[in-house]
Amino acid sequence: MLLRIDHIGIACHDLEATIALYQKTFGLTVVSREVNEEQGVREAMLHVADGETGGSYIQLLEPLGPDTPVGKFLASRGEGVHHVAYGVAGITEAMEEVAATGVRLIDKAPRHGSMNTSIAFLHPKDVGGVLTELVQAPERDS
Ligand code: V0V
Ligand code: CO
Repeated sequence: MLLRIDHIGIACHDLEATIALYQKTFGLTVVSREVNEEQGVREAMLHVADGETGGSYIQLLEPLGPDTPVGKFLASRGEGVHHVAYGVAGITEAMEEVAATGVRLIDKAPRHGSMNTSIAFLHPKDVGGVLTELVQAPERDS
């Protein structure tokens, strides 16, 4: 079901400062920036590598306010790894397969994700304490 690690989401207080840290330390390049009101974040994708099934990224996340998923996470846990996102071929099928194992889906239907992906979150309490995201890349024009 899982094709690759699509991205690791990292919560930070200051997006620009954290982008600068990743650029300086690892030479990573920002390939997308987006404000996602629905998810309560301002985020940037930094490209790490390409594989047969698509790219892998670091996603830096700054909250739009304290009462958002990332805002609450920063208040209780501080900066650091927030979620792991796996690439899947079909998001709806993957959600059904995971739900059938008893893991709770936070999202009942796919939502808009970075770079025109379709995403869905799985509850961290059912995945060993790890907030887990499924990601389907956008359909390519042919
Ligand atoms: C909260 N908890 C976590 C967690 N966030 N555990 C592991 N990893 C995290 N990131 C734990 C927390 O410690 C509590 O455990 C419990 O869950 C309830 O936490 P809470 O602070 O009361 O928060 P809730 O229940 O209001 O919300 C938690 C969930 C929420 C996970 C349901 O954050 C959520 O819906 N997240 C999905 C959306 C999201 O994260 N969006 C931002 C990324 P104890 O203390 O009870 O043991 S957007 C993104 O990735 C995009 C756009 C993309 O393109 O990729
Ligand atoms: Co993400």
